[in-house]
Amino acid sequence: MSTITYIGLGSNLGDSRQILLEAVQKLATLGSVKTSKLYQSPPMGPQDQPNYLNAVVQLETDLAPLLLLDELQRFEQESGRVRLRRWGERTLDLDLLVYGQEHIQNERLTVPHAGLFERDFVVIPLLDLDENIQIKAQRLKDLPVVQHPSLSVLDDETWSNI
Ligand code: A4P
Ligand code: MG
Repeated sequence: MSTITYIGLGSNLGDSRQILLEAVQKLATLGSVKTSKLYQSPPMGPQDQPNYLNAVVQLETDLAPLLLLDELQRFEQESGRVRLRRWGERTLDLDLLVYGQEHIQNERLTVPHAGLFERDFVVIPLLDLDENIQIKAQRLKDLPVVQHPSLSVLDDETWSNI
């Protein structure tokens, strides 16, 4: 039985656009995917780091949550992931934002992802994929971050089409 999941993609080191493109292609090996627009976003956390490219992918998959996390972490490693400090620069970050309606809390996973509601670079692309999306009974389009987003659109939904 397949589940609708949402994966957050971020990169601010290396050829970020190419890295995110390859990440979408890898995610497509796990199930069917739909991609948000591509965004540029000022860094949350330390300010002395480059802007991020961010996007969200909707992935419909048969993988159980921890097996999906294994795959996401494998993809991060394959992209030559560098992670220097908390909230710092990285070649590829893949976060499991939402897994169906499930609430998961264990030593490896918190789902829905902590901090999701405060991050415009996650909320805005989620709304591209489902403008009526609700998480924990919260309609994302009603969130304060939607009113004054700090990110800008770099490309429409076709950015990941070959
Ligand atoms: N983990 C727990 N829950 C999850 C989940 N839902 N999805 C655990 C993925 N992983 C989850 O991950 C550390 C551990 O979190 C994993 O081992 C996993 O078991 P990590 O990727 O090494 O670290 P992290 O928590 O992602 O890093 P950190 O440094 O806390 O950063 P964040 O919160 O991911 O933020 N600014 C902009 N504009 N755009 C960005 O994308 N990203 C970050 C990183 C900072 N600033 C940003 C952006
Ligand atoms: Mg992460």
